[in-house]
Amino acid sequence: MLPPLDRAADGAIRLITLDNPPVNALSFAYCAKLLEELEQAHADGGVEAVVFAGANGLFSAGADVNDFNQELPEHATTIRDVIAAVEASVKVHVAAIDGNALGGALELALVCDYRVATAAAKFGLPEIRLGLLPGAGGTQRLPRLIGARAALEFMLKGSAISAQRALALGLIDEIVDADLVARAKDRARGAKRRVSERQAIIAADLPPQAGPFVVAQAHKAVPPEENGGLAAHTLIDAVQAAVELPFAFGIARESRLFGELVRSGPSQALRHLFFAERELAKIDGIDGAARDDTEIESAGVVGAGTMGSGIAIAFAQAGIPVVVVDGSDEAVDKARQTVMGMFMYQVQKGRLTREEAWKRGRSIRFTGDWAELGAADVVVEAVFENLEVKREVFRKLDAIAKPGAILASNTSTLDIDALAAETKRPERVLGLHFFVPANVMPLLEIVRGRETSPRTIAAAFKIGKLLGKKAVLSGNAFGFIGNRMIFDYVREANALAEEGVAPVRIDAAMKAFGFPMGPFAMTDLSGLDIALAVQKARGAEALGRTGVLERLVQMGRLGQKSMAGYFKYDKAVGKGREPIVDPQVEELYAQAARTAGIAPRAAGDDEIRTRLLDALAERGRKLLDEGVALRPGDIDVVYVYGYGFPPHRGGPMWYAEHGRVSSSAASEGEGRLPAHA
Ligand code: T1G
Repeated sequence: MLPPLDRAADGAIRLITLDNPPVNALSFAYCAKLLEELEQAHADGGVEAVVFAGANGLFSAGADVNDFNQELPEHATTIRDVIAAVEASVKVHVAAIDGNALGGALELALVCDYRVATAAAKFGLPEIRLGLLPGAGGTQRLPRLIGARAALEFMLKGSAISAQRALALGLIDEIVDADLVARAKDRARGAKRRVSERQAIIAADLPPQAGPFVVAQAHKAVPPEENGGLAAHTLIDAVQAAVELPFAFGIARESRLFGELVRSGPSQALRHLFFAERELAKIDGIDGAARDDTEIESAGVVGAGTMGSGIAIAFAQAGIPVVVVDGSDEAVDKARQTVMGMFMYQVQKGRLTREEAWKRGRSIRFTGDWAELGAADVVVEAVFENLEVKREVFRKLDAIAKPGAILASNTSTLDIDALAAETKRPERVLGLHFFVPANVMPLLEIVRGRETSPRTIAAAFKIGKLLGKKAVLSGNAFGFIGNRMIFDYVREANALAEEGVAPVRIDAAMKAFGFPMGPFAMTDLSGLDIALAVQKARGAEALGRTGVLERLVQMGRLGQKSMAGYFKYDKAVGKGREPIVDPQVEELYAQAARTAGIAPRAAGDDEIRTRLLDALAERGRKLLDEGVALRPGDIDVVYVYGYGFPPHRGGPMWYAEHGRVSSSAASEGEGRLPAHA
């Protein structure tokens, strides 16, 4: 039982609340205000200690990311100045943390003598996700608090951890289930400063000679600098200073390295994506009055195939019960196994308890009875990609679904208006284009039909948020955004192959750029027959000059599923998923090119990348002109989260405009951005 609060003494403990809605971002302007309040507390002889707490449901989201995209104002106050004032003070400081404590805000908490938190608090240094490193002492203080190995893992991952995990690591001193601020004040009363502990040259979990080993191991575990690993390697260099150098030297190195990263191309690209993601749901006519009032409390899925199962799992993972309808017992049995297998896998990975897995599994009900879809707030059809089949599904759904229910198609190429026309509720019909596996892939394309109402689109964005998706609004045009663009990308790759550039070289050039796989291996994965069907639907525009794709399909070379496509596959090599060069394909291209009168020519990696990336950007610009995509940032989000475009290059539209400039800026320090935290 805590001693009763001493009101008189209470005045001796000054509470400073971080209050800058919506997320208490520590902008320059706000840090100036915070520093002033802190200096007043330090100057007040009646104050013996300071407690920091957060308003608006969190501690703070950290530094204001907007500030990094502007010239550093003269005499700007940053979170570093606030932290320096805490460190220089003789008074005790305690952080009282509820909700998120991220980035510079956690670094502020690290310089405090004690950290107490609620069980709901979360702690993260997500700077790496912005192509940065914790630039306000985090790389120096965290290793001294929880050890170099744990600190590196925490900062290189960039994800938030729970209060329980933070307590176990030694990041916080106590989890409080009573009055957080009162307990923090209690801890502050009569406590002693712990600054010196924080500045000793030790990494708590390592004998000094092991430090270099941990640092070397960390470097090996992250991507190469030129391919998404710049911030990671730089962060490790900063932590190396914590392990090997006096505190002041480490802080100086961290500050220098932070400044380099702020100006780097990858960080500018990642900061672009950070804000682009937060723009997605901002759509004229939808932000305001049309803000959706549709409750999404239950869902339905038609089709228990791969997509249908994945969509059902996505809803179940969001805690939304879902009915899956399929007339095939075999499909239902397979889907049941898929669902339970997936949830049990998450138990094995420690992401779910058995109870949670069981609960989620039971929240998905399979049936052959369509009437059970009658209660669903949203029904997504994921049946065979055929317009007539889908038209029939929408006719049935319109008769069964309750008034106001949203009817969505997971189609990747068909016309949403044609489906809406089969219903009496076209204003409640749209596309929800998931990406396989639907329960894992973060992208969701929301496809608006001609009559889809703003209210329905708002509901679709709510569904996207509930499912944890990056939801992007697309017009109802062939291929929507992503598939339309990849169509041109693959066509350009094929044109290069027709000109004598081997598919293996084209794939290698795009993998070196940062894609997880090249266009030919990707087509082998998705199926050449699918690619050909889509191309035929596009008519002459798509089929290239030689018909090699059609010839390969006729030869039964459908890709990985037939152990041969543009490459060949061998179960003994990479479990049958490793592309193996097949000279027969290159010969086929050469013959076809001769027949078509295409003169072979050499193309270097730069030309390969330029042609394929320009094809993406050119199509992106057309999609913007046609109103299919709303913003360049929307297109970048689609391509990064749905098609493997390397995030550290910002997406096809960002790269087309900034790619070459910002990559040189990283080396020559151009692209003047402030070196500050
Ligand atoms: N800076 C500026 N704006 C931010 C922001 C930030 N750090 N975080 C959020 N916002 C805005 C966001 O753009 C949106 O604006 C609104 O707040 C709600 O955000 C020195 C250098 C805290 C978990 O990376 O992870 O500290 O759209 O939609 O889903 O070492 O925001 O309303 O106009 O995301 O409830 C490190 C980033 C900074 C945390 C809340 N910190 N933010 O999620 O809301 S660098 C981060 C988040 C740094 C130091 C370094 C999330 C959230 P608008 P939201 P949410």
